[in-house]
Amino acid sequence: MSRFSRRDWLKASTLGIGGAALGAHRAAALPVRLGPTATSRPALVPASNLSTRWTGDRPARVHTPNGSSITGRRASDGAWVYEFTVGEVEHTFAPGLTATCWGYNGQVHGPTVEAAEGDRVRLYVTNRLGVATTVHWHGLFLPSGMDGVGGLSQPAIPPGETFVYEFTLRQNGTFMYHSHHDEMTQIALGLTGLFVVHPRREANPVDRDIAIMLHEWYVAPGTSRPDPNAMSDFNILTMNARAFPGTDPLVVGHRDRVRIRFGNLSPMDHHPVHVHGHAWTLVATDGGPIPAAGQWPETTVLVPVGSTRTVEFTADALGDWAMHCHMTHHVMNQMGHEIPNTTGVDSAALDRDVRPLLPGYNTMGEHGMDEMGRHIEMGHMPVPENSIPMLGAPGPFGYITMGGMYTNLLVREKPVDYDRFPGWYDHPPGTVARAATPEEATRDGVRLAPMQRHDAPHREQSHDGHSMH
Ligand SMILES: [Cu+2]
Repeated sequence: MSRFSRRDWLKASTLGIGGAALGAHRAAALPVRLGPTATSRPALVPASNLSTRWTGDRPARVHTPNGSSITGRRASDGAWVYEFTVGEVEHTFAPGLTATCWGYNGQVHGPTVEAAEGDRVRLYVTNRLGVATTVHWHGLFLPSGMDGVGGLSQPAIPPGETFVYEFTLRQNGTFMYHSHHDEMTQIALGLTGLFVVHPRREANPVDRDIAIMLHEWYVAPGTSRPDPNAMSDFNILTMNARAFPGTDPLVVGHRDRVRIRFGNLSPMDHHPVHVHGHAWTLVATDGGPIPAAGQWPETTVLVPVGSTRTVEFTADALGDWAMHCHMTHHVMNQMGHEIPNTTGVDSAALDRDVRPLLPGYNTMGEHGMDEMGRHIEMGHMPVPENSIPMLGAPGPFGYITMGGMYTNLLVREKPVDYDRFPGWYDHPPGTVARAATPEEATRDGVRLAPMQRHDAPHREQSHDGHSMH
């Protein structure tokens, strides 16, 4: 079959007939606020090595999927020393989509800082960007001059210089760190991380302690820099800076006590994160622990911008469970929003008219978006260079029609490796939804309706002369 060239694709999208809805009309919207040297400078920080799950003298206690921890090095005077290098990072959101972001220690987002209440911490920050930056220690009680607000608490750290922050940790809980200098640009490009302070004695120990930073980005298809000017058109929604299918699953043992610490430093959006098969309890925010009398069970926790939310639950349900933001546009990848609604439209006539101009053209979206990922997988539909399908990955029963801020919670009988996919769940017989049989329907007084014409199976089953399934 013939394929679109990338140029055809862009043309089609610009004309608004590319029903696949990639917002290529914004391809020229490159960020304009970068420093003069930042754009030409090669990445100075080496790509992250995620096989190193932590760096420091003490073992990490928190698992950051797709990320790592930094746990500090003991100095001769007893303080805990942490080193950060701020620089450009070639970051992969999901296989096929890489962008030039800004990060700490070669990672986007920066490593999860782990420390203990009462620690004296000394944090060295070396700026390898072409522009000034600072680090704000979000939620932590500290001397005003250590708070990291450029111009207010300190002069911003010039390119090439190293500043040191020092304070004593007087709380425990989940906090964050992020640039507080030109926040709009620097947070949009990824300069954020989680900061976990463990209590000296854990009153309520858990088996799995997981940290997830939520974020959103605008990367125009075909470009490779997040656009800091975006205010609502975010098209990459991430957990620990990865979009599904790039997110590592959360692997936990049956009946494990699980804690998940969510942070949100998205530019604009709150994220209601929903878990399947379980209910959790909100136990803390970045303001501190919530007294037991003030906690209630939920299946969705709203994580507002600039906040952390810590939930705990017992993973008492074996299986493969979804965990995702419940904003439906947040479980899509790289979609454009200014396109006509083609749902329910019979586009056969339009497709016939367009094909002389664009051979092989098929309007997407007639039956919703579930067609699209499969079309791309089948090779019917190319995507622009450096982009990923709007949604989906193959699952055990077909295509998982989710993207973006989505991951799988895999609850398994035996405790398993966090970092290794344990294989899909082996469902006990009789516990998977299936097609109803005429016999049981008749038994239960249910009439199996014959297919109506407008419910006819997708055109895709016959087009190009082969079946999609
Ligand atoms: Cu969301």
